[in-house]
Amino acid sequence: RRSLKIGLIPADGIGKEVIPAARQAIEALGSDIPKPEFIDLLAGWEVFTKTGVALPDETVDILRNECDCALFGSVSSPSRKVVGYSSPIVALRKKLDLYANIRPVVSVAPEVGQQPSVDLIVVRENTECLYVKQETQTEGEKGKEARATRVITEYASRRIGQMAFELANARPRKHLTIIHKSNVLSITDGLFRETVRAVPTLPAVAGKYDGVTIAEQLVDSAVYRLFREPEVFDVMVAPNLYGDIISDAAAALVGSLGLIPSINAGDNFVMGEPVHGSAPDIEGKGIANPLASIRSAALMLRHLGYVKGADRLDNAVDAVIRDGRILTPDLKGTSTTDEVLQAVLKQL
Ligand code: NAD
Ligand code: K
Ligand code: MN
Repeated sequence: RRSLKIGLIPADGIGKEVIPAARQAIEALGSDIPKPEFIDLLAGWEVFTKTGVALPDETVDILRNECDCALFGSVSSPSRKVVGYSSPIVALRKKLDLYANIRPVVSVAPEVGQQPSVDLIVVRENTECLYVKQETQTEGEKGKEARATRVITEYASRRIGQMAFELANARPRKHLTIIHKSNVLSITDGLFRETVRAVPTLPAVAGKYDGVTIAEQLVDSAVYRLFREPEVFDVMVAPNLYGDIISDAAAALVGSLGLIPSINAGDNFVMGEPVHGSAPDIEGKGIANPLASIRSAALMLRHLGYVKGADRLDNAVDAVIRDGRILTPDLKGTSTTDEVLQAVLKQL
């Protein structure tokens, strides 16, 4: 590759503040990656309020046909039902078949309040579960009744399971915990649990994961355990909703959601995305933490095989956190988004 075409979808709120920071960090990598070319793309609540469309076809087409990868910021999805609106990030994950959401949570500096010994990856299934968004409301005898469909398939559970085993196998501890609630939801979560457990016996991977130890934990006690003894976890694999919740919980262990990156990965495309949302409480103040987005850029580059560029970004971010002097208010600092970005660029 001579150039790397990166779709940029800042979307709403602090997405517009942190994605441009990630762009500058990527640009600072010079010849460690192919020359980056950025394509600005629209999606989100703001574009919906202007055009009635939250995910323009053009955005999907350009991502599919022209981009090598993408960076997504965050959307401001309303909590009430708005006719015609549907979350564009949920739709993008499905349209591009980005079936794995990979979310590493790592503590690098206990001295700035990070709980020590946290080094885990949440591997979240990204296309089904309750996020198929098949909801209905009817009028029952005693009032309104709302129902949601939860879809768990063998196909999706197997491929996320394979991804999780692959990641676990590549780590020193090689330990995989399957998160579920099949004591209550024995059919849906039961299928997830059994399918993931059976991955090592698939003919295509026979023997490959012999070194991986497998544990399992009910989702509620997994959150409890995460707070009591996070060091027991290495790779955690979960259905969509549990994976979403567990990774926000894990973020608290290292001080802020503003530190946690992710990639949405499929077999043919990867999209980096900070785990956090659009943070309306701090939007427009210039104090959003850009480190989750810079780390998301690193994860995206690493996934594409640009290990040197990814390592440089990660090392620069870690150095800024360890130094502890230039941090945004979410980490009890007094610096701005731009000051933190400048500190990262200086490290680079
Ligand atoms: P949030 O992640 O936006 O914010 C939670 C808390 O963390 C807030 O106090 C916020 O200020 C803080 N925070 C988050 N990111 C930060 C950063 N980079 N730097 C400093 N502080 C940060 O979650 P929420 O408040 O529950 O949701 C707000 C909006 O975001 C909602 O409309 C929701 O739909 C949307 N959302 C979008 C995505 C996505 O785009 N994938 C994910 C989660 C939430
Ligand atoms: K996000
Ligand atoms: Mn979330």
